[in-house]
Amino acid sequence: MAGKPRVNTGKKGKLHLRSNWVLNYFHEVLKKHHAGYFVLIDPEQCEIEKCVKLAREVEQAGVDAILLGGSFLTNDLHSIAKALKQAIELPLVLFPGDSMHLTPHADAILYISLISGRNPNYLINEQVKAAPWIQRYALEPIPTGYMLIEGGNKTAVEFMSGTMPIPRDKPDIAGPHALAAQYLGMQMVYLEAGSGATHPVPDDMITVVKDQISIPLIVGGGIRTPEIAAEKVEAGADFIVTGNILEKNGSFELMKAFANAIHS
Ligand code: 1GP
Repeated sequence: MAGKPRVNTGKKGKLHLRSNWVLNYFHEVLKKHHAGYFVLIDPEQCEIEKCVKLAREVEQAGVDAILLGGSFLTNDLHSIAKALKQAIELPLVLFPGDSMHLTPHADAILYISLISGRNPNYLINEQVKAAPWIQRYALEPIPTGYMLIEGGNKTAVEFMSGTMPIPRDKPDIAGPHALAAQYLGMQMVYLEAGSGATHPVPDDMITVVKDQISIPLIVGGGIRTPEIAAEKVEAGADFIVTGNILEKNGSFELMKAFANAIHS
């Protein structure tokens, strides 16, 4: 796998990326497996040694990338990201709750705009604050339309962002949001029921959204079994994210079962 390519071309010695190697890698995963699997590691949920152990198992289980982040962060993101990057070769992609959740020790960042909400802070303000640091850290930004979908309980992202999720029985509202993301030039759409959601994003909503867009569709939140993951892929998800289930009850066998169910 290619490493993080950097080239120093800017004024004042600023680093600029030479390529979109992580996004290209995601597209290669889709060509190879039809669907891909991301595991979310929340730095708030594990100490460094535990995160590293989990990441090593994730890599061996055939997962396609690690997302690192969460809605609320008090642990030292730099140390955790650095330790993970030294331990694994998989792409390490930041999944930030806000513009403070940045580190140079990752490969890329889901440069998310919370398009289901109407809070300007998460539509553009956090992105502006993060931009100079993404440049300085030579992170690959992957522009992503992030849509919060009602998952049956109040989630951290809903509370922290102060936005209302799209009702789970309104795929007709979700579809145009995703299409708008594509028209705005975003490279991925993320349907998020929220970490620990009671119900994952409904299949019919995934299908409606997938029909609207040609960019990859990520689905996460409340996916607890390989069977449900496979069902979401069948409905149209290109990438599945799991977080809680592996952090809390994870076993190597379960990770492999998820990877196999998603890849096949
Ligand atoms: C949250 O979609 C991810 O952003 C993962 O959710 O922790 O419920 O798997 P879970």
